[in-house]
Amino acid sequence: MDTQLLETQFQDKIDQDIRIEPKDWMPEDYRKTLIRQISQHAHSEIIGMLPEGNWITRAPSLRRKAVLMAKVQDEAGHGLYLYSAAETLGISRDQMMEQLLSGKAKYSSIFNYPTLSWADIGAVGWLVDGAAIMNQVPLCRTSYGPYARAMVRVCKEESFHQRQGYEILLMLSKGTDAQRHMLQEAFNRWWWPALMMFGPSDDNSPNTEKSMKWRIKRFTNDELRQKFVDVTVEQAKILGLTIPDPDLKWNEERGHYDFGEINWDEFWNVVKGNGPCNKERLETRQKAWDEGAWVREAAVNFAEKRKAKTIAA
Ligand code: FAQ
Repeated sequence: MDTQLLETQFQDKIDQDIRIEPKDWMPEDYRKTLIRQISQHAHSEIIGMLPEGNWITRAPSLRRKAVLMAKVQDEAGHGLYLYSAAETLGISRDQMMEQLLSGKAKYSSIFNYPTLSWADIGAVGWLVDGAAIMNQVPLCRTSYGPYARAMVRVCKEESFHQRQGYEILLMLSKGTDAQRHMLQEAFNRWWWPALMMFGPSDDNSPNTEKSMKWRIKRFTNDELRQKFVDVTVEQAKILGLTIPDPDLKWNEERGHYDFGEINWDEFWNVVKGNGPCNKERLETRQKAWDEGAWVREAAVNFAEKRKAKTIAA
């Protein structure tokens, strides 16, 4: 069958919301776009464990430690589902890891900011997981089957994460002046980076048009960012927080909040590897990769021995 016809049939399936599965024909660019997005999403989950892992030993109670540990383990699980989904497109785990550690593959800008106080852990849960949910619920309907199915479970867990973050902050908001101050201070640092998680504005987003046509993305970056602002501002009011944006104002006509200009220089600086923690994050992953080499070797040797035994039997 000629490529033109295959492409038409492919787009027809997408337009009818029929899922694309690993063995189905797909345009090379669709495959590449998915590998890029899914692998970067997986890397984000794994790197995203680091800012929170930093607080497991310092969480203020046994309950908080247990909850935080469970959350960080969930993020590892999300990374694994996503790496598996990307592998169905013909890339290996080793190749993806090489792309991450060499700096070729990106991961979410948000994880290059430090977690300086306990309130940051609440802010990460509420804002970072909150932004992740806003972006990922539509991905449960993304056109590629394995990615969409992985997202269903991920979103359920993210929703627990978002609530645990909000609960931490709700407690702080009812606490002492020092606790309320810590809460506002953390919020001031995380608000703008959380808005940046949705990616560049639509007129500077080279991948959006194609990804929307292929229904990989269901909403544009700006649409999701606006939804996030509208929902989060109301939640911030309950916490008694001041939004660190003098331009934030309800727009009656639009039925949405207007908000100030994002500092795109800061965003691109972080994406290009020059954020506050980029170097530290990659060094930590590199160290974990090197120190885990013996485990990978042992697993391969064990699998080979077992295979040899089965053949001999
Ligand atoms: N950071 O043309 P677009 C989480 C890059 S998971 C870094 O708009 P696209 C869970 C983009 O890759 C968070 N780079 O790109 C958790 C592209 O560069 P490339 C991760 C960014 O793909 C919580 C270039 O800019 N979530 O938080 C960012 O259509 C707590 C141009 O951009 C996902 O990955 C950024 N923020 O739209 C874990 C969701 N934004 O690749 C632990 C799935 C853009 O061409 C603790 N991904 N870039 O070299 C997506 O929905 C999309 O990939 C977007 C970007 C919306 C992120």
